Amino acid sequence: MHLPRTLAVIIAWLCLMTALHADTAPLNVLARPGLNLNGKWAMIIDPYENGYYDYRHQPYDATEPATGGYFLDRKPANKSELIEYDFDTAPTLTVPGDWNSQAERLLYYEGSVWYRRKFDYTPSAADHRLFLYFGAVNYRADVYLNGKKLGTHIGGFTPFAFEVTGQVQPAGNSLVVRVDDTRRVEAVPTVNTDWWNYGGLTRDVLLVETPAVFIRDYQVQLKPGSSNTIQAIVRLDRAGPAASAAVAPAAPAPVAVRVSLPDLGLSASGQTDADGVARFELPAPNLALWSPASPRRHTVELSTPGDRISEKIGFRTIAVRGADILLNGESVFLRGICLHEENPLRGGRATTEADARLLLGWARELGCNFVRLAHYPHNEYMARVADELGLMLWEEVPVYWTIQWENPDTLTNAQAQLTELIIRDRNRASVIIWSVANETPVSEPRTRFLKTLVDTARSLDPTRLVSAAMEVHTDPADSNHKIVDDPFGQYTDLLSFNQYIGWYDGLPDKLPKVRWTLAYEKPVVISEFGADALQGLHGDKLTRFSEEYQADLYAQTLAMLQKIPQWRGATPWILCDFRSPRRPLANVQDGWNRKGLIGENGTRKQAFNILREYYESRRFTAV
Ligand code: GCB
Repeated sequence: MHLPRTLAVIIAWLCLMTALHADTAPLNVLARPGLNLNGKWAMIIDPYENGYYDYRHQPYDATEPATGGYFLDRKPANKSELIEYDFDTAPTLTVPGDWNSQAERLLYYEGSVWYRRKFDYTPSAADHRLFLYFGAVNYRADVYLNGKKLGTHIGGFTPFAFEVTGQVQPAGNSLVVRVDDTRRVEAVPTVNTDWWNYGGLTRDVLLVETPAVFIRDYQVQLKPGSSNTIQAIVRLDRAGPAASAAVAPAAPAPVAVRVSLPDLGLSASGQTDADGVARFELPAPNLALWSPASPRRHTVELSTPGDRISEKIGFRTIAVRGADILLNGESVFLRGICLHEENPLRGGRATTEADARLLLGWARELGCNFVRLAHYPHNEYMARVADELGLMLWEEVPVYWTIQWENPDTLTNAQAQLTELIIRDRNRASVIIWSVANETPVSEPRTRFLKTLVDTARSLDPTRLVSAAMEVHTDPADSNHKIVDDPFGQYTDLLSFNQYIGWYDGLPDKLPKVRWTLAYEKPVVISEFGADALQGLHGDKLTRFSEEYQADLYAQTLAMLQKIPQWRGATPWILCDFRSPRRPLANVQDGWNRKGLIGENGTRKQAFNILREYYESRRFTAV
């Protein structure tokens, strides 16, 4: 009796789950009209997922109309009706923001939290479309509008959207999101990381209004191989909400598209092809290129008869030749630093443009021209502010340590996160490197998995470098002989590796004795080195966790690296102390990884100055 019903529910649920996935977010949403949905959201903590499953553990959203579930956002119809939740009287959380840093009782919480926001909206144009945009939700989001499920998104650090044209009322809309940040072994990242699993609606939430046919996506960059021809690829979206895969669309009529760069006096007109894409090449003989020394950006205007969008874009080339990294054809040394997306002063995820300015401002004070945004896609403000400040960026997906290399769903998940990141940021001159992994153990399935990600990155963006933070191994016959020969190195443009000689591997006095064998003649960019120091803790150079130990390790590491002929840059670990549940040592770590050059209170440690002085001395020397 029960089996057929259960089966029917499972089948209905599977159909719903496959149908209702989020869309890739349109570009440049902040430039569009709409409604900012940031601010206070009502929240219900739901560790038993009581608002999602009925008491037989069937998801309420598997049937339509649903018989229960917090997403219905109901109120008792009369004084006798039993409803055991009420968003109107629930506490609130601020969006954007993680929940962990907003309430002491949520600091270690991992699981489900329901968010609810009420809103009114009157569209600004009659012939419009509406999208609900999420900058990122960690980790899984189930989104419901006015009691109806819009869909699900998986992956904690990239944007997504749902089309809601025709579903928004002038007043009293209820937007409900179940956020689940449970760590799972098959997920990306997996259960084990050295950073805090901040849950929540961690980035902007917007209702975005567009015309019926609108500019969804564009790539405006230098034509590959050229430094004076701009290439623009513009994609229109013309599918209305009623479009369904079952009905083959008629061949769309071409739409006129215009690209102009007014400050360069350039413009071109064309038409979309059968896929809704228009392509342009604009000769730009006197183009001032973007670089850290001169972060020139140009206004780019894209328009169709019904839509217009503009933003500032910088143009530059990036390439490798032998052991050199060439920026605009000239050899460059990457004076870098790693960064987590965390504001150490306020605590919690860095979410705003002001946070981006704080963190990247500190990197500039350190003398950097380069920042590694570890270990997952950071918010979009980071790349936009880096464009403006003239900082080159390494952007990364959370393929970290040991994930399920042979699980096809894990690969699909990693590819989706990489795709969403690249589509979001491929107009940013600051981004020069896509990193597909960090410290992954060598194996045949791992190398195949990562090679697929490299192919994904190159097919979406042939204009940037691809890398990964690899590992070093030690010659069994000589502990001072370090070898980098990861077979994955054949697929990357850089030879990047993390090394902790003097911290996890001996003491700093080992550093002068080290010699290297590198299997590839590629530019070496050291993706991590470092040591913990509690800001204000002093001792001699051999006292663990003292500022002196960390400063000495920096000085000796920099001296060692200079002996590697193909050394072309470094991103030491890390600009600021950051929270990590793996770091329990009382009175020293207290739940923080202390490898920052800046302490949790914003004070610079001694090693900050060692690195700043070194970078000052390397300001004009590439090799
Ligand atoms: C690493 C990881 C980084 C850790 C760091 C450490 O190699 O890539 O995520 O936080 O070491 O402090 O141990």
